[in-house]
Amino acid sequence: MEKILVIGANGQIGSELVEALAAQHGANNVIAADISPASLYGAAVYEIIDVLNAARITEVIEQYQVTQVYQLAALLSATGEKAPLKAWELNMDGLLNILEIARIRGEAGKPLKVFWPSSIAAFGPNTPPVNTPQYTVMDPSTIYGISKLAGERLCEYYFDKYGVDVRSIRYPGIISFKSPPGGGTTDYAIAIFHSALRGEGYSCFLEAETTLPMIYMPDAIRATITLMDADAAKLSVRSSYNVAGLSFNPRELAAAIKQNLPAFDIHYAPDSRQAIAASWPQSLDDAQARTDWGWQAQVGLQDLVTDMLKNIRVDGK
Ligand code: AKB
Repeated sequence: MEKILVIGANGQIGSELVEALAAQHGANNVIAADISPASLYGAAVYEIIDVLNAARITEVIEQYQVTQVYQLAALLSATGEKAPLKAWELNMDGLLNILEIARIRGEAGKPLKVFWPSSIAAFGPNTPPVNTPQYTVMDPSTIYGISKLAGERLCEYYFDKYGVDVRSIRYPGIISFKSPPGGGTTDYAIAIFHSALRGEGYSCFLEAETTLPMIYMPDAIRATITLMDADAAKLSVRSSYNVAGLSFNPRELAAAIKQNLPAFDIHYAPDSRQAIAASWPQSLDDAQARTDWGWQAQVGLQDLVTDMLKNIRVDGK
């Protein structure tokens, strides 16, 4: 039986991952953890963990005899640019703490399987932007992207050197309605829905034609769990897998929303996040994920828009 610890459980991915893992493994086998005093999403088991506190993480892992850890706590691209040293510390030391704990436990005969999210931010301005290959130039220009690239190298290092079973996905921008996004460059594609449903126009911080790789949350969760459940012998990538969902730009997203809400209007006021977005790929080649663990995205733009509008309405946000 698996005992699964999700660190960063109150965040955008964590909030939905805990629910999906609880459905699969039983609510009492999933320990949601975050720095805040309580679960924001009603997790059955909740522990306060600061991912920078290795002793505390070890204590919780021992207490529950944890077998898998998802380390999701991080500062994202836009927030990271406002506090680069804090972003570096949180993103790197958080991952290193988990990898070291996994190494030590592995050596003691108590292996820990680890999931850690990388991002399209690990690519940079000299990366081929269309159908970006799994292996290519990676020259990230944000502190967040630099931490993701370094993190990918650490994951592969801990797998090669110590046999730590660590798995990772380079997430595109994740679109979701449950929890608010936290300081990313792709977050316009969530905020736009909230403005549209309030009957307001949306002032977009990216230019109209800035195409980015995105993924709808149900696809992102399915990708994550499928990778974690995959046979280790089939995994050829221990840095991080390219995973494609769909690609669109603000103009295309606004047009799809307008089909449902004809009065909706968008205008463009690009800010510093435009330069970040311009340095990222437009679409990803995820052939390796398809071959190794059968990845296949399911949700396209029309379905995503319809579902977001329906669920944000339902939640009354
Ligand atoms: C961000 O925009 O910073 C994130 C990401 C692409 O990793 N959503």
